[in-house]
Amino acid sequence: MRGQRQHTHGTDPPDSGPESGWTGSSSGAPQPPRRWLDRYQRRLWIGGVSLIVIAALVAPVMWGACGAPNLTARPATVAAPASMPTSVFITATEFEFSPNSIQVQAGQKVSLTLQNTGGVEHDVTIPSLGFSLLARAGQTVTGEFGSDKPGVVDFFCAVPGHRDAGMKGTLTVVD
Ligand SMILES: [Cu+2]
Repeated sequence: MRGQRQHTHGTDPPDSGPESGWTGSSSGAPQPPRRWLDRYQRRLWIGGVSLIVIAALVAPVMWGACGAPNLTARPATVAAPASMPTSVFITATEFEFSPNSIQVQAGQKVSLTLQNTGGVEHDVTIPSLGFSLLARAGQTVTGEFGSDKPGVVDFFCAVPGHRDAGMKGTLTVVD
């Protein structure tokens, strides 16, 4: 009997396999789930690797399709510092500016657009630069200013009472 079993080891009939825990001996019970898990994990691993390989193959194509035009377009905008705008948009209403803090580059002309969304007239006055821009209710106006001197200066609305009511802000001129 024993000899025969060893001979047929490679092609086990379902009832004879000594390492098969399925037949219900109490000691072998934990084995089958673990083996199934092993196989499952291996399959997951293979799946993950193939996903990475596919991603690695596809990424350059996507990059070529979407990224290349941006890269070629970039040099044109490099000339102006990205963080320092050459145009600023401020909204005025009763009684505040939005934003009330702006930043510009020293020595650079800045186009300031003031949109008055309020019900009365407002302006942006920058005394240290001798600049003032008035917008009537509902109006949008644009003016230009610039400063060679780095530092922080105040701006405000010069309509009587508006500055004290909150229509003020700071302009930072960065070197
Ligand atoms: Cu005002």
